[in-house]
Amino acid sequence: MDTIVALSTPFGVSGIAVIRCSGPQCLSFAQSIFQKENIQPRKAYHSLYHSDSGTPLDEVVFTFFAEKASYTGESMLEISCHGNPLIIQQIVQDLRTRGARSAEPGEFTRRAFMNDVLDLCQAEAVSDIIHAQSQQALTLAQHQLGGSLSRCVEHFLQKLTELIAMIEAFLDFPEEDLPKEDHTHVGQQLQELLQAIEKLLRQQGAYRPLQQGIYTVIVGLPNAGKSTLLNVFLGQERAIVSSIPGTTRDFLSERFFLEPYSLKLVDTAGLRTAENELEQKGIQQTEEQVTKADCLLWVIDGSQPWNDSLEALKNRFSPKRTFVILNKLDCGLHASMPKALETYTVCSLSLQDSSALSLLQDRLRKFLQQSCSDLSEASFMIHERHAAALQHAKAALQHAQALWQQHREEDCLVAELRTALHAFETIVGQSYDEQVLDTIFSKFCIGK
Ligand SMILES: Nc1nc2c(ncn2[C@@H]2O[C@H](COP(=O)(O)OP(=O)(O)OP(=O)(O)O)[C@@H](O)[C@H]2O)c(=O)[nH]1
Ligand SMILES: [Mg+2]
Repeated sequence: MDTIVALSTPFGVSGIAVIRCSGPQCLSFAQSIFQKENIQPRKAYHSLYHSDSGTPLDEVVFTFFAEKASYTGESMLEISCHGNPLIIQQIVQDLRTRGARSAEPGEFTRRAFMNDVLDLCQAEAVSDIIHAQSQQALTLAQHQLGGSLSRCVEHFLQKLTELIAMIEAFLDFPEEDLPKEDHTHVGQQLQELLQAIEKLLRQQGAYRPLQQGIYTVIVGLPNAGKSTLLNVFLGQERAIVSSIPGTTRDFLSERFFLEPYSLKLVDTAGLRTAENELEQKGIQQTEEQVTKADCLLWVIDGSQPWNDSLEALKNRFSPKRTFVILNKLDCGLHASMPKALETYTVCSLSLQDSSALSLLQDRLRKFLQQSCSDLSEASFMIHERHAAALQHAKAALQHAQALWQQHREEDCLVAELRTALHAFETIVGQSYDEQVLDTIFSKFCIGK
């Protein structure tokens, strides 16, 4: 195994930069760089960094970690230097001269997985922690790193192993019938496993909105106040606002935190029959955004009468995922509005009013609590990879259940249980292929 090196903090000017090495050469690097023979693990030393040719490069703090007691499970060296890109480059280059290789993305965590420090879903949780965009996603990822999903999968593995052993024992003595209570027990266990898988699969939909933010698209007719709404949320003039209908062409997207949620807010071109090619393009993009949305913020000019164009939008925007902002209350509320919108959650206001933001935040938070209840109830971060494995296990177990109920082909049944067992093993990485690892770790940052 070679020794790898990478900068673990973002490249650029910073107070301190952390450079990490992992692999068998770490101790000899440290002894030579810091001109010190007796280095204690896990002790921070303040020292000059000497290059391979003996030039002092910086005053640093370094820590050495011994094999089996480090993040990767290998010996490691962590160097905190001054955060000047010149110094960083010189130190990384020096470590390469001494024989280290630049780490691939996620290679430190990959090594931790290969050395059994973390299982595969814990390794994925490391990336989720780094990229979590909401408090809830962060908490779930932290639990997952602590082994919440791993324990759940281990429980499935144990149950399946017991079932396989029981049925195989029965197959060895086919002349004896399985006692009635054992037969019932197997049926119950299969049923319980299937229910537990279903429960996990229901949480899959929460992963993306939790991790990347709820995709919230601002829609409506031209001039309703969509761009004004985006600006009110952000507290700055992010989008151009004008009284000319059709002002917004390109869609704009910005993040907004509405604790405990994180929203990805998208301002779009107003929906109407476009007058020119540019606007047509914008409207086409709006249509695409509408299909991608987890939640729609439909802005309506409440001072105008209800009309056919609004009716057409009403037929497309379901009340479950649409929050209506009935705007321009300062110009009066048209009598036709309340009845037309009675199936929706409506917030009536003037976006030009200084209290608009706090009112919007309160109402929208309540709306999200109801319409995104699957987000509040999520207790695991179920990735696409986990869900695919769970679906695979579910299909095998359903097949096994059918065979069991019909008292047929017990050996096929065992094969189905083994398929399910294998699927669970892939979640925690007890069985894996290199390509899957490449895909998982390529999404990590370099230095993690
Ligand atoms: N009176 C009043 N005018 C408002 C209010 N909110 C927005 N406006 C005005 O309405 C006009 C249109 O606002 P925008 O935010 O540009 O509307 P839009 O929906 O983004 O319009 P397009 O980009 O053309 O689709 C601007 O002149 C705003 O100043 C409000 O609460 N009251
Ligand atoms: Mg606009």
